[in-house]
Amino acid sequence: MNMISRDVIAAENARREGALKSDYAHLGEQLARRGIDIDAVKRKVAAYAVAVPSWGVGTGGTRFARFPGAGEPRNIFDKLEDCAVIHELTRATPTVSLHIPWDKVSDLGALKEKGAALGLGFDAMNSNTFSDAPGQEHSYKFGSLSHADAATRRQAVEHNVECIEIGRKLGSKALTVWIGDGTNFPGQADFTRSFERYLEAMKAIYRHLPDDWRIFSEHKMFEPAFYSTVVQDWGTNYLIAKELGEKAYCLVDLGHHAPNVNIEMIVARLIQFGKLGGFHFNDSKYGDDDLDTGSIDPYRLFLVFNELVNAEERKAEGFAPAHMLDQSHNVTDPIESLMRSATEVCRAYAQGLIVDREALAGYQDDNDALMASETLKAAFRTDVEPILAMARQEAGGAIDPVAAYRAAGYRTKVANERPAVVGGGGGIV
Ligand SMILES: [Mn+2]
Repeated sequence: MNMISRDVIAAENARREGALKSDYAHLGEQLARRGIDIDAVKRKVAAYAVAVPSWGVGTGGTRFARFPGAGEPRNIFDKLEDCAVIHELTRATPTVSLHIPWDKVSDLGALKEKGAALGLGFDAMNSNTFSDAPGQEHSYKFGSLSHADAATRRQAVEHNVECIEIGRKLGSKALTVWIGDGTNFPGQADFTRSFERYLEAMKAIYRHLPDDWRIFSEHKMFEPAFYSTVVQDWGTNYLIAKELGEKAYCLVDLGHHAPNVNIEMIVARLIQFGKLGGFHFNDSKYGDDDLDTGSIDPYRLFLVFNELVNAEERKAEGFAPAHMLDQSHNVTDPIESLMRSATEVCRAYAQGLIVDREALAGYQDDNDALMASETLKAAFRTDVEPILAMARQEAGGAIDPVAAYRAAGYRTKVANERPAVVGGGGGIV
């Protein structure tokens, strides 16, 4: 089942094929002079995959307002179709990450079938105890897994267990837990007791985790709480993973750090101690986690991937991070943003692959700071687009995904089929 006509992709590619062949050959010559086999890099890029979040295909919002776009997905089945568009054109996003209860359906079999028909699998399950579901007994206004009230904590644990059960039926192998728990005022909660309650609740969830599953905890320094969060940074996140056990790992969301924090170094540390679970890719300028991956600081994204490739090549023990996009789209077509972001992570990966690691290690040992940094820059400055485009085309995708998407008129088509959504007030994720 194709969401985008193969003919449109073929026609769009035909217009760009000649230039791509010539650019690829030229880049191949350049890389060969540096001792790099371009086809080997292309094969690795082709095998790379990043998951798309189901909630990402809808327009996001800020605390002020949400301005829905045309053809907004109405439910998880619409969302899967939009996700399939992204994969058909980029060939880099074969899985979707669900959010419960937003994506809850009565017929899980139908959901699984729909995914299979579209060629999509299901990535990590995401629980939601940061907002109240209609009709739930206890409110999460003052927290969930760390709530002072035992019944509220129990309800939050049960919700996570339900997410595991749904995920099992869909073929997922991981649960991501992010909580909105925190405080707005000094003294509002006791740091130690809150964290004790959180750990106790997480241990209860962990006991329900199947043996072949992993559980990811995600840290975030602020929002929705502005004074303190219960899982505020990677140090706390690491403590959680250590306390819970070998199936527990830390998830790094690039946007959940203070400005200028050395995220690539955090990544290196978590890899070294076997606790890097994966990523939520996005970008930010001042705070938050909503901008398109690589749109603000592509060098930082590259430096993160430099650590990942380093770990991959030295076969670091237990290294198998899950990659997912997690961003909110307010002024772009979400499908276009997600396609571009998937391409940006592929680009950072390709650039990481062409770092001359032997030379780098030599410069490091010789204390040649200038040439060490130049070695990374040489990879980052290389325009690897021909590698990405060739990998996409050979896999049946588009040389230029956004151009092919626009040529296919998908947004206009779904805008006619799906009723317009009325703009809403504040409320963000
Ligand atoms: Mn995230």
